[in-house]
Amino acid sequence: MFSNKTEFKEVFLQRLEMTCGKSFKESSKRDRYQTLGNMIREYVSSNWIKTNEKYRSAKEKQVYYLSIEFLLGKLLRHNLLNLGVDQVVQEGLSELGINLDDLEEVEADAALGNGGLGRLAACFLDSLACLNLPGHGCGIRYKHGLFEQKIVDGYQVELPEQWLRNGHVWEVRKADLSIEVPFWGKVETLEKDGRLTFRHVDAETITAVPYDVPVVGYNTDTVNTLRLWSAEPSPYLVHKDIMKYKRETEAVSDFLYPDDTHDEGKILRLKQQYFLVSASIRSIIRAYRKQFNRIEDLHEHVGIHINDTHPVLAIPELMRVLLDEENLGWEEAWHITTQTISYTNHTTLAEALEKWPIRIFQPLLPRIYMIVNEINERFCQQLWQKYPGEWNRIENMAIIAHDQVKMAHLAIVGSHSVNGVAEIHTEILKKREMNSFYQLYPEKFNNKTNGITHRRWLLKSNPKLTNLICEGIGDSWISKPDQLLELEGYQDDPAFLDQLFMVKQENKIKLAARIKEQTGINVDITSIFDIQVKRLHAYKRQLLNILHIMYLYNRIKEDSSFTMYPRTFIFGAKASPGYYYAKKIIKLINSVADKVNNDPVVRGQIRVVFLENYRVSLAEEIFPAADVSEQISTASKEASGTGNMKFMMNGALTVGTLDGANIEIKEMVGDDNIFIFGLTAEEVLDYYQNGGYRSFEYYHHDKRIRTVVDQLTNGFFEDVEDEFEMISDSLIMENDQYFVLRDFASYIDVQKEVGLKYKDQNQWLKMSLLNISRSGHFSSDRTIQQYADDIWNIRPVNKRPLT
Ligand code: DL6
Repeated sequence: MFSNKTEFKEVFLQRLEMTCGKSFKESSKRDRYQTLGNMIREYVSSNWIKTNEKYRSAKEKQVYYLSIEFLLGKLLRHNLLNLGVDQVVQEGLSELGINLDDLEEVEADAALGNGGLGRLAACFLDSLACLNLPGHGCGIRYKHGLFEQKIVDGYQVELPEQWLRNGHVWEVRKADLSIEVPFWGKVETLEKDGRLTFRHVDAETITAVPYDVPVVGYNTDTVNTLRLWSAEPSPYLVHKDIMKYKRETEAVSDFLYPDDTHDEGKILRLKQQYFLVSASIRSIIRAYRKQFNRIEDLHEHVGIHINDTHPVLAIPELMRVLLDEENLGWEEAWHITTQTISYTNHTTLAEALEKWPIRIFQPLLPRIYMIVNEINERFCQQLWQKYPGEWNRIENMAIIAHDQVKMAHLAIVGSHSVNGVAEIHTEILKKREMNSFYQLYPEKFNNKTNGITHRRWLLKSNPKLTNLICEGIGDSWISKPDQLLELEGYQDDPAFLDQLFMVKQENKIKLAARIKEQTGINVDITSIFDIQVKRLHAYKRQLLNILHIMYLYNRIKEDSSFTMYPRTFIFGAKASPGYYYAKKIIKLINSVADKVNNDPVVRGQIRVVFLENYRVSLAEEIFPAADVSEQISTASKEASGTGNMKFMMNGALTVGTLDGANIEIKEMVGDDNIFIFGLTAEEVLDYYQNGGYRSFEYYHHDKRIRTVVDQLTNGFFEDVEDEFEMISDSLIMENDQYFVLRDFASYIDVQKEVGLKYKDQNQWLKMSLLNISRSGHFSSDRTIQQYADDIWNIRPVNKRPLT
């Protein structure tokens, strides 16, 4: 399409006029963005077709990653970089008087996810393509992604997100590949040739229409596919109330995570899950059938990965296809299914382990329920043989019990691999949460520590640091991120460290401008940028951070001789709309920010900023500017974390508990290059099991704690008298289940140490460089290679060049 700047400009101008019907002069930023996006999508389409052809002809195994979330963010810049045309496009546009950054601003974030789980799925897609591995994503094309957050008077307000308002240039609608997904109705049992067969009749079907998004690899011609399904009314269905049917149908792909506090919402969520898996499985089988004759070999050629429990219905759906459509017997179908499916667990939080009431499940998915029931019966028989008489054990492990279907149990029983996402998380699964399953199937359990794509989180989001690294060690680390280790050769090079300092300062200036624009707050770029950005959840303990800021505020106010290295505390977090407590924490952060930022006594030493609407594109501006990364979850609660890796890769130092992947980061950088505090997971779990923690005692004995806890309710925040009672109660009356007060003193100590260490800039820069150099291990390329080798058994197919 274009191989140099001049050709690029020519094609761009031609396309602009053709697609927008306007002259270049008349065209808007959006016209230009859309023209460029379309051009680049077309640019990749021949390699996209060739990749698929090659996969078919190579007959290599392909893997499909089923996920209810894909938190993609923006794709323009990422695609330009991966295609290696970023420079040409940037220069070409610049000669036309267009700034590429301005065009990128026009692109909406594809926010089809909530947090770590969805962003991990997006990083994995990138790594699969970059490693030339035949792996694709399957998800839902939500009309509205994660809500847009506004902060009004310190409170979170949610607005519907509108990423599709102006279309999505990266997708291709493939209506001819649509699939009809049935709900409700009943199952007819027939006897044919001495065999029972089942038919789902009187169903209400929904049409699943695929929208394919190309996933472009870096410096390779591989282009994999992310297939997102959209729900539309079926053209084949005659319905008595067509408007109601249309409304209900479209609702299936309207919103990510509809409110499920009542039955209507629960039905909708379960519908979404079956919609995703049924459409995906059947399109996978359709593609397989075009290529292979023997369905019995499916697992040799296809891997299906379920990202957490949301897509677990893939197990009974694949069974249904094999039994009812391919006419296999149960044993054979079960063998193929379990060998095809693998499962990742992302949390041990009880509230996130899905269970569906039978009263909802059975009528909505009658045939699938029959199959789950049969899986359960057979599984319980197997348990009975192994553990005769152990009713309790069997009841606890059953897939269906107490009128509920337990999705995690179904996932473990119906797959050949169960993995956790960090070493400690996998150990907790094996030793505690899933111990009975581990005893039964030790061979299924394995660990795959998460990773992040360094191409988005360093190359794209931190070009200044990327350039510095390339000047230092060349650019082969981009394909082999472990080579970042070579940076350690610069540990004693003052000129290099100076440059590292300059890069950080420039990134801080950029973030400071964003903060000013978004909040009106002026921040000092020579202060320590201390940042906590992640979902708002009690276990992540944004509360510990903000109470510590209140403590610092009190210190400065009560003792005029107290000094500290100036710090800017930056938060970004969305609270789930129904999570009242989390919303209170957001309000508290904003109230503290008001108090601190408006008090001339403390202003020079601390500033507090809450950046609204935290999302991928904002995260890309935040990580490069961070000095300190807050990873302070209650030990044992954070399965892995991936923000911790993004900060590390951008040279921030971690203040963290021994939780999730923090532990592996610590092992990688050594004790001197990280700030660890607080209870260990063992200690926390021990408290949960044996009791012995009384938060009141910490409140009573530590004046620092007493003061900040009292300030939540004693009128310290003049305008919001009763606002934070709930938070105070959680700490004292409810015995502080996340050990905020227990860890408070050690958090104060470690934060003090951070301030002291930062004063020695040279030392700090060395520590920062060491963190960057050891971050290559946390590239998702490493993680994906491990999934490919140990779980999926897939190999690279598409080697450059295709043409
Ligand atoms: O594995 C990705 C990501 C982990 O890094 C986080 O530690 C974990 O909290 C998150 N899990 C989820 C699932 N639900 N919850 N809670 O988002 O997965």
